Amino acid sequence: MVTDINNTPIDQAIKENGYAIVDNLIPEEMFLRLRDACDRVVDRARKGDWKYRRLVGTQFPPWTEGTDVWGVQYMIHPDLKEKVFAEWYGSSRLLEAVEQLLHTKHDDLQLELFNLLINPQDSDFDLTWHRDAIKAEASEEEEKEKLKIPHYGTQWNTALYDDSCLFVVPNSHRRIRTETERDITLNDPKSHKMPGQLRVDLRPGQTVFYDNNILHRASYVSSLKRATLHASMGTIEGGHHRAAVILQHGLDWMNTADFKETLPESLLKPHANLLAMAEKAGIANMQAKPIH
Ligand SMILES: O=C(O)CCC(=O)C(=O)O
Ligand SMILES: [Fe+2]
Repeated sequence: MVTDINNTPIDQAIKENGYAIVDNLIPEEMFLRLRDACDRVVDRARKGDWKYRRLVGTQFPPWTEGTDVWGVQYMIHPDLKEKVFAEWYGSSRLLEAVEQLLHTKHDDLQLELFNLLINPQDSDFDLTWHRDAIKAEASEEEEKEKLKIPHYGTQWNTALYDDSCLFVVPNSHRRIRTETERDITLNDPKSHKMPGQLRVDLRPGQTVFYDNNILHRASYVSSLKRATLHASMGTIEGGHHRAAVILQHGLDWMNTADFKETLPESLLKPHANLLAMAEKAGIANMQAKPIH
């Protein structure tokens, strides 16, 4: 049983609040290896040597404009040659947490996204208040309908350094926006005055799992080192809904023998499940159009 920092089972905490903070999901011997690998990857991304990156000025994919990096994509890409990321993504305590959150078993897990969130170098950058899978412009009706779609997946941030960048509105993940929230998301989306907002403070090694439809924003501060592992995993029940969310990031490189060879045993079935999902959703090329 995995519990959050308040000793609540994490599946209960995320259901009630839309997020759950957990200690120690990184095996001790991996921690420094992850930090070192992040330093190398960040260096490559900032130099432009790794071109899959999130650029200041743009919140959602695709990222084509700019040079200042706020995120690095595809930590488990075979060309990155940093094995520790897949090792951790397939590590047993983390998978146990994901299985508990999704009420599923290992054989039904689906391998998904693994990216890195970092501090930009040149300027601060704010992400707007958003839900990952529903646009701000959505009508009440549309929002209601979309909120009914189960996610069949979970996502998390695992901090390697102190990280206070993420803000959430607890328990906003299953209801439509209030009038004030709607107004803020549409007209003042970087507001610091969202009613009920909570700043998520993570210490190194802590993880926050969050419902991707919780209202959230993030504040990227160039002067504070951030290297936060940002990943998701799903279940085979997600079908085309999950495919649309995940494959908008373009995962054609996952459908290769090179990639498969880098995976630890524990990720082979989740990988096969991802390929089967894409095929079934009619997106065998693993590239769907952006949601936002
Ligand atoms: O920076 C964060 O912690 C959150 C990032 C985020 O909300 C997103 O990428 O959609
Ligand atoms: Fe988000």
